[in-house]
Amino acid sequence: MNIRIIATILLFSAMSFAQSEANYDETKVPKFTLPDALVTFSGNHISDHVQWEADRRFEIFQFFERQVYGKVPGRLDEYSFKLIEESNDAYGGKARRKQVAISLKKNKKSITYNMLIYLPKGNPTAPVFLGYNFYGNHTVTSDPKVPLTKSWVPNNESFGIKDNKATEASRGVRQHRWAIEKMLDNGFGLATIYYGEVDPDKNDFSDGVHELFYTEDQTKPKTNEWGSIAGWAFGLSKAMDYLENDGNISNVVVFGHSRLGKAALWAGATDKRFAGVISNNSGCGGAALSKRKFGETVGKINTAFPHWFADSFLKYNDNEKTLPVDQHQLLALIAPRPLYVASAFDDRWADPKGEFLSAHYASKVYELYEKEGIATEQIPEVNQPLQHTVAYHIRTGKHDVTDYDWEQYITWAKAFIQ
Ligand code: GTR
Repeated sequence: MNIRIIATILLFSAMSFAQSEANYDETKVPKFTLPDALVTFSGNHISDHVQWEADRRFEIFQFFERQVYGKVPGRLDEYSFKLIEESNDAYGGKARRKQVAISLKKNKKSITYNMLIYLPKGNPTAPVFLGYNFYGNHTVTSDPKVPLTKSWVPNNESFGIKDNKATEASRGVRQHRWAIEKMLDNGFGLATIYYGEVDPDKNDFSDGVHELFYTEDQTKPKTNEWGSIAGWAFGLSKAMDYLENDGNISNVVVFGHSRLGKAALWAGATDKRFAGVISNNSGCGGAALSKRKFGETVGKINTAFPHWFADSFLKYNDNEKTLPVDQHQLLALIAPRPLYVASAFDDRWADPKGEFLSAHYASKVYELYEKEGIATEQIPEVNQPLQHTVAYHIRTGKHDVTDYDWEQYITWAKAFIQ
């Protein structure tokens, strides 16, 4: 057995050990006081949305920016977009396809990542869902016109990915996670990007978007600076710079599953141009409350994925009680824009109840804007969505993105995204 296979086996066994010894017992959830979204760090009570924006939103934002996800260290010198391919005849003539290369430049270095866009034909403009994919744009569709990603991809035997290179064997392997035809038939488009083209998901900072910003001898971001999640969120924001000027796009709802759900939430919090945000099974460091320590915890996530957050977040490892914020306040940063939090019943590692409660507690801030949130403290039955400006569902099944999830997102977006 070669070293790489042994290392992969060790990593997976460490991860499944972490998952099996996690707390899944509701009676063992520690007692904690949840920081109130409407009381400032210095103890002032917030009673309207003007006050929220003036006195509270920014201090919460700054905490997440410096102590959780990490700050973007500067500005790009330049960025540009190039339409590399376009067709009027995708999905049997139902859709228009565009493929756009996005280039970011800084310190005479650059990265380029590719966005695949399908737009329904019929209307001159359409709303789109923007979301990262895990293995390359060519994996979300069987469309032969979508090139294979040339970037580093995680090895995956069942997708035929060896030596971290995508081959034709992985074309379309993730189609089931992207209900593209349903979106098109309902008047929505999709824009998707392979997240590894923005920052490869491995614990080194020698490549991807972070590296553009380094001073001469720097090899990793500083303590308060961005980890991978903030890097991915930044990539979504730059994609938004293109999408808002495309001419055929009316609104963009940012979507993400799991680690990419964490990135979608942070993108929604940092960039108000996103008209709505969908968190699919985002779990710890995403929608789930950290202080519950149910399933994945801050210490476990920072150990398994030390590159995802800012180094300043490490001080909360097994020390969640000292966190002056919790993830419901991340959700509140998105108010008053529509927000959908979704869980899966078998996805205990992501703490469905913690995801639900987080949406419930964030709703206070939505109410300041007279937007309806999740008023009940009682998690709904499986497959019984609650859809208001803040929406929530828990579906049957495992950690995944299913047609059921997309059917809910489409129904909700039709009602709440203008
Ligand atoms: C898990 C990780 C979760 C989630 C997930 C994923 O291993 O512990 O936080 O992000 O990966 O992205 O699929």
